[in-house]
Amino acid sequence: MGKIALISGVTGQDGAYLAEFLLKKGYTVHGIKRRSSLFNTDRVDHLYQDPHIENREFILHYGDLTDSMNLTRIINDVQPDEIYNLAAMSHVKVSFDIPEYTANTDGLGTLRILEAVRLLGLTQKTKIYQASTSELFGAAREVPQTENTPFYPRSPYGVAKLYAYWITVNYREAYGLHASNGILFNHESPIRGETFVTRKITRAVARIVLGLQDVLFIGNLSSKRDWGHAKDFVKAMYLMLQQEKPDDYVIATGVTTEVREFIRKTFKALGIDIEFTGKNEEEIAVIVNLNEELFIEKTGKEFLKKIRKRISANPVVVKVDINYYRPTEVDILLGDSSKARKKLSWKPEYNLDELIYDMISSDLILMKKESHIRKGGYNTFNYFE
Ligand code: NAP
Ligand code: G4F
Repeated sequence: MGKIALISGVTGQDGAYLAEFLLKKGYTVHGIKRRSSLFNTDRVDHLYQDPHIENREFILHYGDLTDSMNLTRIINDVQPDEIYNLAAMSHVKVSFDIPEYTANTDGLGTLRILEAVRLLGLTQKTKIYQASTSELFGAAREVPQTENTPFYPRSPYGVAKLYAYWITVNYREAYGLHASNGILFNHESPIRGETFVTRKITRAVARIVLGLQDVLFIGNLSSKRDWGHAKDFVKAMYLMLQQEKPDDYVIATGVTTEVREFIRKTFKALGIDIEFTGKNEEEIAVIVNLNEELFIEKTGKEFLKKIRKRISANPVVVKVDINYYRPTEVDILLGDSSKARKKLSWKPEYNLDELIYDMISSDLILMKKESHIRKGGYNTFNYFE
């Protein structure tokens, strides 16, 4: 018999990659999805199995991290060997708008899972992974950050996750649970939520080169993040639960990059050089050079005329909008994952350029589809943030 895993947040970026990874390892994977007025399972559609077939390996349950009884019932029904608690209101900026909900889901939600495992008498059977975050370091006391760096969260999200971190440690120490915190630095992918900065950038660049959008409006260009690929990072979650003893681990690439540089690299991947000028909210970026051969190779010959015309008419492609600034910002995150590399034998396979290339290639395909639909005379959605 293979192992049984329960993933909260299975419809999210990490949940989808982790479910796929565990299914390949022979697990039966149960996931918790929220009720929504629209289908919300796009990211796991390729794993979905008709509920009418017998012996399914991938099973979804309706649930919510704010509902203790629901969580207790699901855990009792599933009797999981491993729980991956990935569900969260995960957007830092939005947490300033809905702080109480964020605390309830991200903070108390973790307690609800730990307590359910304890009350159901599963402390010796069920191992728990808690999705902790580099946002805990916030106004970082040192660079790079390790497992020993003091926490100083800078958002309602960070503060809620601080509670979740410590309640996980407390249940481990008080009740002997195999519960581990993965302190993961930012990780991205082609299925990253569209309102996180990397995906917002790769989508916008794809739209700009295809003539579907004029400008990328952006917030703080100077903040720095240690960006990795989500595919690499979910492997670390699994490895933590295969250890004899529970522990807490920093998972990071060890390279930090400015938002400004991420934008520059994304345009560059398609043969476009941009230059930033101006300061603070007056800062803009303009196209200064086009490598036509590379542009054609990556984007397609049919879009060359359009981009040439665009550059001569108006080369400004990035503008700052202070509405995207946060009341308190995390300026720099850079992780030192030596402990994970040594004890878990974990290391990332993707570097930043490969991550960007993966994301922009996928967004180009998506936006080309959109472009074709529009040419066919149909409307497409305008998602703005
Ligand atoms: P994500 O794409 O935003 O996914 C979050 C998941 O949580 C979604 O499935 C979402 O459901 C679900 N969810 C939200 N509120 C819920 C609730 N009240 N009850 C049940 N489910 C709920 O986030 P992610 O990037 O995959 O991140 C996974 C976890 O790692 C999160 O806890 C995040 O805070 C943490 N983390 C992420 C990063 C990163 O860089 N990605 C770094 C460190 C830590 P819907 O699909 O219905 O919205
Ligand atoms: O992409 P972001 O929204 O990610 P952030 O705030 O670092 O949080 C992500 O990583 C955390 C791990 O450290 C996770 F715990 C969390 O769940 C989430 O996955 O913003 C990154 C940086 C910030 O400094 C932000 O101010 O980009 C800056 N930024 C600049 N312009 C922007 C924008 N961020 C967003 N979302 N949108 C902008 O227009």
